[in-house]
Amino acid sequence: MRNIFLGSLAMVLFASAAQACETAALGDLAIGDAWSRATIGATRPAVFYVAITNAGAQDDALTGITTPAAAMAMLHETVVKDGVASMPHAMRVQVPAGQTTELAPGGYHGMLMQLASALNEGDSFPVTLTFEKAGEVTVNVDVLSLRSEGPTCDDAS
Ligand SMILES: [Cu+2]
Repeated sequence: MRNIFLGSLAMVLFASAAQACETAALGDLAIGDAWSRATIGATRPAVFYVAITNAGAQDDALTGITTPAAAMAMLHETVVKDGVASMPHAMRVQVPAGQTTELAPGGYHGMLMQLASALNEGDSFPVTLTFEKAGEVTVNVDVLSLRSEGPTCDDAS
């Protein structure tokens, strides 16, 4: 039993890049393009980016994220005021009906602190998103290179 458990855990934490760009459905929400960047060591926080499409008629909101990859995961917003960037904690990220909301470089993002281990390019790990109305869904996050600006998910190959 022990070996079976360890084997499946390893698959979750180190699933291959074949899962890149998969989309998870939760009611009227489609959650896709989940990615992160490789980290140098485990002491600095990692980022989490994702695209959420709300095809329904009701507004929703992302209220939190959790992951076994980090002891502490928060939603942040990047705000530049008078040329100075800061990252206040975002209690909720609006997911308006009929729109795609992105957590992306320069805007809203997930911040993963106290990493269990460094993130290496090619790894993937699960993140569970909690929505005010739709509930919870878990997506696989692909770890891209240190300088990546995002996945290329329209690649049909
Ligand atoms: Cu941040």
